[in-house]
Amino acid sequence: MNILVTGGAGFIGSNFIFHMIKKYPDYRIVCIDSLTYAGNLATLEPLLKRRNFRFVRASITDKAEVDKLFEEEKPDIAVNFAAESHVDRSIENPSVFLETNILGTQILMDACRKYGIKRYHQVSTDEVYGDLPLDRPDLFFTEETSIHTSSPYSASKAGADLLAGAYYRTYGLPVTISRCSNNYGPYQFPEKLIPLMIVNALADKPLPVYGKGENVRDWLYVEDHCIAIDLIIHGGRIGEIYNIGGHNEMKNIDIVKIICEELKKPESLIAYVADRKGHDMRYAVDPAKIHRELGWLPETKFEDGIRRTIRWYLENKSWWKEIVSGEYRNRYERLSKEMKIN
Ligand code: NAD
Ligand code: TDX
Repeated sequence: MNILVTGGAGFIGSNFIFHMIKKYPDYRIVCIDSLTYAGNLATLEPLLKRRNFRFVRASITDKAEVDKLFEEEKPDIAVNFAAESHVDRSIENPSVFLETNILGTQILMDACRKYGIKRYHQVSTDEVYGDLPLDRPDLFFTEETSIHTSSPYSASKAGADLLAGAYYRTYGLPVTISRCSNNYGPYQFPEKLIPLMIVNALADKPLPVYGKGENVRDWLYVEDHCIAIDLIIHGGRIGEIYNIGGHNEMKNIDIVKIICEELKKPESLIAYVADRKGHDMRYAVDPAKIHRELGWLPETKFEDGIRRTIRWYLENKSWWKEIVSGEYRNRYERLSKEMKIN
């Protein structure tokens, strides 16, 4: 089996590659990633010399590069993680979100059609459903919930989902889509809530909480997301959407307080700052369908996952310190000289 993973130098994509290599040592994994600010080749460095792993630095928006890669590799399955993924950045500059998240998806799916693929899997997000009110804890996102996006990021992800659905219906492309809630775990870029708070707390810097910190997210340990995608690409029904979520709703402020407690840092570091524009109030996913059809259930409890995550950031300071200093941006040039990649 030859699996093409896009965006594998980012947070979830890299965790997925590690999961797949461990579970299916005979599979070939090919990663295409353009190494934007969010991609860090240091994460994949231990894999670069493996016989059945290949890293290619290219953008999914570059049709010639994507076609060349499909021509060479003829992947059986493509899993598309590559995206601009940070809501705040999408509010500042939407263009690149539309280019990568929508046009990049189109270029990938065109290559899948041209060269043939057994399955194209689109990694999407619960944010396409918009948000839920805080005073209706009985409401959850199901696969039937209508699309109702808030940010340029979520609108671009919804656009990609609709396009994937259209490619299934119009061209018969074997598509599946997963919509997952907020992930946390190792290798998450320290711009997202949990790693940002860990890194700032360790440096005794302010912990910026948007608004009152009452917004609720449904947190899932990244490995559980990877297991769910593994199940979908091997057994999910073609043309279907699967929601993935941990039934683990928490207020932002409570997460930040847990991080302070675990790191023995004072809550006086917490700084309430201006709210995010269009800030979604609550996300809560109903994962009944993937449980029923594929037997998936989250395995990691939040209290274990958050401790494991904090420990990982404590034990891997060089990984995030290179990001904070900007040094990680030179790694591709150095590694491509040292090792033959591409
Ligand atoms: P990330 O920002 O950590 O990683 C994205 C990766 O994609 C980076 O390595 C980046 O270099 C690469 N990339 C960006 N533009 C590219 C392009 N044009 N061509 C090739 N590579 C490109 O993101 P993440 O948190 O790992 O998210 C991965 C996917 O999962 C995204 O599609 C995101 O929408 C989705 N998702 C994320 C979460 C979450 O909580 N992080 C939850 C649900 C869904
Ligand atoms: O500094 C901060 N302070 C703060 O209060 C940051 C970075 C975030 N927040 C709040 C905003 C959100 O309510 O914390 C919550 C989580 O924020 P993010 O980590 O930016 O995640 P979110 O906006 O919920 O989106 C994430 O989950 C869904 C991912 O970034 C998306 O890629 C994914 O689709």
